[in-house]
This record gives sequence, C-alpha cells and structure tokens, in this order.
Amino acid sequence: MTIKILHLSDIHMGSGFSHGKINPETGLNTRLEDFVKTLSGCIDRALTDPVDLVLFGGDAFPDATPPPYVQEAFASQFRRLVDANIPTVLLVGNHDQHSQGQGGASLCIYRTLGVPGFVVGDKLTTHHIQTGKGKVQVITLPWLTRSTLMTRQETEGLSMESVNQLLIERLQVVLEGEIRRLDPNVPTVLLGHMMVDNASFGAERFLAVGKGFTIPLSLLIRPCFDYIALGHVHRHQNLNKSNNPPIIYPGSIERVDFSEEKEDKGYVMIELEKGSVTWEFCPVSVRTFRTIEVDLSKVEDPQTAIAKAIAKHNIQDAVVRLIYKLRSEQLDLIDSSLLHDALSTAHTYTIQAELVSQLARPRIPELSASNSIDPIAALKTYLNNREDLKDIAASMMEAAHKLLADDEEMSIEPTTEKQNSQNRLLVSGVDTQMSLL
Ligand SMILES: [Mn+2]
Repeated sequence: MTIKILHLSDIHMGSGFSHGKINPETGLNTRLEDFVKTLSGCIDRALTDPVDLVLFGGDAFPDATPPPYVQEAFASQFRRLVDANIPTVLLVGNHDQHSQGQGGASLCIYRTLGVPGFVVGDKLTTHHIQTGKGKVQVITLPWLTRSTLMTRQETEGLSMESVNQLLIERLQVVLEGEIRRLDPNVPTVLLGHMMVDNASFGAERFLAVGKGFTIPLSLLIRPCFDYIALGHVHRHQNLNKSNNPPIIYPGSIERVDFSEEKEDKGYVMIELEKGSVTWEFCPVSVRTFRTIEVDLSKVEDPQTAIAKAIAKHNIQDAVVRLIYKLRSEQLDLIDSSLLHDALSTAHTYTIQAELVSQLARPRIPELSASNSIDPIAALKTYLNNREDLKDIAASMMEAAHKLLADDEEMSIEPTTEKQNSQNRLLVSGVDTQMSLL
C-alpha cells in the first residue's frame, strides 16, 4: 500500500518580527500571523488529502525558549494532526536545542505530555510508526553537536577539523547500527537536520578553516533508504539528481529574511512504497519581499530617479527595503517624505542610504574587494597592519577562533554564503568600516 507523507521543515515561527508590524486588531506581529497562516495551509493539505504521516525537519522556533503565545500558535496547528489521528515526527533542529544540551529542546514537551501519535526526534534512533496504510521506519538524526557523540576528554586538544572528522566517523558507526536493525521489507525514511555536502567523503574538506560541519552525501545514499527527508537549509532542493533515493530539503515554509527573497516556499508531498517513491514540491503563496536598489551617484536628478526605481516594482503588501547610493553633496536633493509616500502601500519598508566615497579604496590593499579571504585570515592581515593593537592581537585571534567554533556548535544558518559576502564587503573598502573592527 502507498503511504502518503507530508514533509515540511524550518518553520521558525516567531522570527522576522522586524519585517512585520503590530496588527491593531489582534495585538500580534503580522509576521507571526503570516507564519501561522502558512503553517495552517500546510496542515490543511495534510488533513484534506489526507496524508498518513507528517514529517517535520526541525527548527520550529528561532530558539529553544519561544514565548508562550508563539508556542501556542505552533501547538494549535499541530494539534489538528492529533485530532485527525495523523502520526507526526517532530525533529529537533539546531534552533530547537537549548545551549545546555541535555533534553532541553523546545519540542520535547510533546513527548512529556504523551501527545498521541507524536514522536520527538531528539536522538539518532529508529522509530517504527504504524500508519493507516501500514508500517514505516523513520530514523531520526537531529542536529549534531560535538557533545552528541563524543565526550569532552575525547576532543580535548584536537583541532576543529579533527573533531569534525571524528564526529563523522562516529556517526557512520551509529548509523550503521541502526541500518542493520531495519526490517528490509518496511519502507524507510531518514529524517535529518543537517548541512549535507555534495562532495565525496574525504579529509580535504575539513582543512578549510571556519568551514561549517557538514555531512557527506555519500554517507546518506544507501539502498535501505527510500527517502531522505532533510531540514536546515531554507532553499528547497533535491541533493541527489539520480533521485535514488531522493534527498530533499523542502526549505522553510515562509521567508525568514531577505536572503530568501527570490526563493519559492513550500512543502513536499511523498508517495512511499518499499523500493518505490515519488515526491512533489508544493509551493505555498507567501508574502513578497522586495529589494529596490538604485545608484544615484551619477544621475542629475536623484529624486526623480529614485521615484522611477520604486514605481518599477509592485510593492503592494510587500516587505520592502530601499537601498540607494549617493554622493554626499546630493544629500539635500532627496526629500525623504516623498520616499515615505511612495513606499506607503508596502506592508513594511526600510530605507537605507549609502554614501559613495570618492576615495573608496581600501587602506589595506590585501583586504580589497577583489580578494575574498576567510575571516581569520582577514583579521590576521588587519592586525598585522595595526601596530597599536599589537598587545591584544593574540587574544583577539584567540577570541575570533573561539567565536567561529561556537558559531558552528550553535547554529549554522543557510544564509552563511550571504553573510560571507557581507563580511567581504565589510573588509572591502570604505575606511569607516575598517575602524569598526
Ligand atoms: Mn537549522
């Protein structure tokens, strides 16, 4: 019998409030209302279809301690699956884990309360789930941290790269143990919250400093898995072009920030049988995010140019950011009240003016925009050029290493790429920015 599954992920309910406003009728942030509406649409689909199982790929909230009204908004949607007797697996993502680790995840309350049909995936283990259309095996692989599979003593003195390598070796062993105990006749899904690397399994990948912990694709492509359901990356994609098995990030259900401006949002519907699976990405309609960027530095009439740039876009009910570049002597030529008028139909908007420096050249040539260098190397170069910081240079380097290591432990956002480019921008030029370091 075919088992129907709805796979969704990265709900992040309660985030992005800065892109919303207070709804005077409800007193709630409109972005919370947007997220609830979208989640509600996903649950509607699960109920009307109906599906036999719902898989959530992790990151329910922006952190492990969401305010009660946000938790309740989340719970009241998932409650509808309980009422309809649809079994559901809630996987723990990095944002759901408490920094203290040990069982403090925001989703564990569903297990503690014994919510019927609900399984919380906070451990690497296999769940045998009885659906209306037969049995399914779901291996849950929550967000891994070093402390998940290793003790502090084991990792002491090891470089971050060796720790990551060791972690992957451990994971391979534990996963193998789960795989050996699988019933080969029952359809099997691996549900994981992680960054999966397209590259093959090799040590060279760990040599790059500051690179996040990733799991090699080769570790996941196993004939025993019929479908690999992922969470963590906010852009929908299938990592296995041969589709055997599909390795799917459904992506986030709503735009969390501007880095997701151009992405389609949605969930995935799966039809699963042992040895045969089909899946389909189902887009949902979410609020538009729109960046309007305009360079006024070379135009005669900046006010007209900026009005034209805005008029080109449909900004009705959208979250808008207007970024314009201009020379300092043009400042008086912009009437900001006219900008506010032009943007008034947007849901919310921000206006960001950037001065174009006539002398936009880097003080430290190695840190020019054309060189993309990792944060540690950039800091080192910078410190080498600052005699006055000599005394604290070593401790600054140490602190930076620590920050990057912590960052990996706590949360690696799919926006890393974008943040990298922002970092590059930061070191790329304008004098005032360098002095911020
Ligand atoms: Mn995540």
